[in-house]
Amino acid sequence: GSMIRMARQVVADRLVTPFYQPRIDMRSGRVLGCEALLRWHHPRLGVQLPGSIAAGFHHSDIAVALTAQMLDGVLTDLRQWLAEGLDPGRVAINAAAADFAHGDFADRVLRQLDSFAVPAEHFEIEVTESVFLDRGADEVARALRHFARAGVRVALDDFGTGFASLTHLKQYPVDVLKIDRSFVSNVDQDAGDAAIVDAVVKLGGTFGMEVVAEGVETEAQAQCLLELGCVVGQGFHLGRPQPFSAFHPPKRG
Ligand code: G
Ligand code: G
Ligand code: MN
Ligand code: NA
Repeated sequence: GSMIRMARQVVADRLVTPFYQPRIDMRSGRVLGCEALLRWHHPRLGVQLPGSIAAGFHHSDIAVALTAQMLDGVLTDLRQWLAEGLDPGRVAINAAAADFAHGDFADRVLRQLDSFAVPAEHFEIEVTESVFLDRGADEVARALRHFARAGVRVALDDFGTGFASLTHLKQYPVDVLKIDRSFVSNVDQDAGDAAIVDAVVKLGGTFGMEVVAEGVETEAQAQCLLELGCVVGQGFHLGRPQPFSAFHPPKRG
């Protein structure tokens, strides 16, 4: 369809550009890192959201190329921040199921970190639970362990919306749980959503994982999350996704 054609064009013309959304300690306001989100630059219309090429994420060649271009852009920016004495913390990128198809994804990423001289501690991989289902859990698990050994953290994205979440937590080296924004948007009004956040915070505590609330849009949500013990947040209330030119990590030290 036309969305696939558009996605191919984006890949061929290398139009991908990462935007950065901060991950915030909601007690202090400190920037702990950020998530790199795919945007692309239409030659006439300007910056476009990924929705316009979303079908591409499920098409193996295109998805792999999109991740590769994101990685390239992110490492270029990360290297620049580090050279300027800034502390970007952890920068996360989203991986697609197709990235895990050839068994060498972790290897390729780690080699690229190396060639950009970016330490693994500044990098994180986000996967959704659907990646385990699409790809075969063993194959994905192998890649995640490879990342973990190298010091790259792994985040489970959209947590709570997928299948078999608890099995994944027990078996795989997951460092971060990102609570899906569907549980966050009414956390201050819906007792059920608050109970889910509470449970995920406790689960994270038990397994020694950081818990991040996604899609924090209001101060009331932030306060409620803090009361539930969820300290780290991401969302429009805390910081919008911004291009490299507008995103300023804190100074080191
Ligand atoms: O930014 P926006 O809300 O439009 O993103 C829509 C969807 O695209 C989200 O589900 C998000 O996870 C996904 N997405 C954004 N950036 C990337 C990326 O770099 N790779 C993959 N695979 N998905 C991404
Ligand atoms: O699936 P993933 O969590 O990677 O998707 C993140 C997407 O959510 C990004 O594309 C980003 O644009 C969007 N996003 C980030 N913060 C908020 C928010 O506070 N509210 C809403 N509705 N979307 C958000
Ligand atoms: Mn994500
Ligand atoms: Na998410």
